[in-house]
Amino acid sequence: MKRVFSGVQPTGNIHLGNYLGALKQFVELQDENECIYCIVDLHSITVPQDPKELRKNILDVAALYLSIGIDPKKSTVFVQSDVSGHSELSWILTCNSYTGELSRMTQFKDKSKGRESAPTGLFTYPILMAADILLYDTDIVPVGNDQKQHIEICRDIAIRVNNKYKDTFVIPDGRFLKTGARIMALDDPSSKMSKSAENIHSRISLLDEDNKIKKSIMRATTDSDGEIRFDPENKPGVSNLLSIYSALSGKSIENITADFAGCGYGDFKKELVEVTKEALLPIKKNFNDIRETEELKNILRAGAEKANTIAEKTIKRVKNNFGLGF
Ligand code: AQP
Repeated sequence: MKRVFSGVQPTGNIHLGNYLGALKQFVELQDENECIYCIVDLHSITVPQDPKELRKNILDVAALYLSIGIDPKKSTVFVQSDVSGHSELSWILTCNSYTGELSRMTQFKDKSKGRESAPTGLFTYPILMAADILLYDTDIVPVGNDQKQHIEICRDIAIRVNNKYKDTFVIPDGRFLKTGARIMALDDPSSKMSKSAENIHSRISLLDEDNKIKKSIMRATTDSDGEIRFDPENKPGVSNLLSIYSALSGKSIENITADFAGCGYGDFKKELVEVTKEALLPIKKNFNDIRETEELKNILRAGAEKANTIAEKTIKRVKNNFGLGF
């Protein structure tokens, strides 16, 4: 049985990109693997957060995890800051990483663009992510394509440490989907769908009302060519909508394009609105059922306890291999 680890930041607006790129994989993997799913609140404070809002968002993500089908009887679900090993290992890895490799991270470059001085946490974000993964002797990390570089640096650091201190870490692999690994913004298919984008119609959030879903899809950017065809280079907007349709409905892109042959974009978008509403309806219902319950907090408490047991073993091994303590 392989160990799986992944996380989502509690930064609000969990969207179709997060769902189709990462969260859907979480559910698929839990029957055959030992899965650990985290709400990575320590990552979220790399940018300023309102404390009340952050608390709310943590429970929202936890409730969404369960709402999409993560089963706490099969998977461990917990909040990152409840397991101190993440921060502890992060420092040890910081001492085994280089500013050169961190400076090459495109996420850091994007998020620090135009600033004379960027927050240190944004710069060292990939090290904390490496600590998250390595802390649990993870084999597989299901994530979206935008995390490829971070998985690579995690592997590099782990291999570097293993070369110095034998058998310290398990070397993990990223798991990326064929359809959904990179969902683009609806208003600008040249950039990825993102929680922090100003235009709310650039994304569909999992908890969006039906009306909002309709508005965002109907005004999504397409092109003037009029043909429903999958061609990400020349038709990025239409191709993005086809990817969303395919990932939500389970139909292949070939079948969808055949079904809509000769139809206009308007007809296709209307159908996509229906497919999206249908896919999100049970998630929203489950969310409303679980969000305010004490059971949700109990699941997080039990998850943290399980995660801590594994993390403590790894920290002990790492400290021992490094010669830390006495
Ligand atoms: N557009 C996307 N397409 C596919 N997968 C995506 N992911 C994010 N955006 C897309 C994947 O979602 C998981 C959780 O992401 P995160 O919470 O760590 O946040 P992020 O990657 O920083 O997501 P956002 O939405 O883009 O937030 P902001 O705007 O704050 O930067 C990850 O596995 C990620 O790959």
